[in-house]
Amino acid sequence: RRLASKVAGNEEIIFPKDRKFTVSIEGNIGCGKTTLLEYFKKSAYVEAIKEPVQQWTNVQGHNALQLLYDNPSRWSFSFNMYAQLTRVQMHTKKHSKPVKMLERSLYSTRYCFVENDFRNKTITDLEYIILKEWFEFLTQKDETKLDLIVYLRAAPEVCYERIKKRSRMEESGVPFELIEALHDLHEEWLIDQTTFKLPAPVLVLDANNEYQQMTQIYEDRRQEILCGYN
Ligand code: DGT
Repeated sequence: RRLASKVAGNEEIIFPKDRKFTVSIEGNIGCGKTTLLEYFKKSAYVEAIKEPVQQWTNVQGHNALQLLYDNPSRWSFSFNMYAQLTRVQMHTKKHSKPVKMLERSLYSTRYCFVENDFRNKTITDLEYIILKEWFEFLTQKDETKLDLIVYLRAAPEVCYERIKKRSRMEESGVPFELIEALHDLHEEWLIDQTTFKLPAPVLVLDANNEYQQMTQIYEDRRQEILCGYN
């Protein structure tokens, strides 16, 4: 294997020459995905593509995220269809740096949110089938492949506290039960690996720690997070 090593500031990683790497950062609402992306955004190797939450709060004047939480049965299908579109846009964005880092992916929409909505009956059988068929079609494409998943694994209680603390207006009514259900689905998908097919190897990081410790973990495990190996 031919390796290229490059120093930018005080960072150094060993990366296969000409290799393009796509990593998706996954984990419950409030687990700290944005913080991780902000941290690696400073790296010369990384293009961090954040989830367009602001876009979801203003879809040509409609606050889709607010509607979703006000009336999940009415709006979950629309929201997931739109989230799926914005995720395809993230997946298909051309690599501008060796590592493309995504905040969530088509896979978490499908295996966590859509699955939760189906089990809760906030979407109908037909809506579930439509979302699934779109997902299956889209994930056959090369552009939607992932090389690595980083799972920020945090207790639902910790996530819930963080959500309350950051107090995003649309999320003021998010019930703890939703955070628990989404936690269980992330676990089912990324830890148990029994129900759904994994699109890439998984690196699990304990995300229960506070900011300082988390950034230390990111620093210590930089090579694994950005390249998938030590
Ligand atoms: P972080 O940085 O780990 O705290 O992450 P957040 O909370 O900024 O980002 P995320 O993706 O966990 O959630 C943002 C909001 O959007 C949250 O209220 C859940 C919702 N959301 C995100 N993706 C989807 C999706 O694919 N489907 C549905 N129904 N909701 C989603």
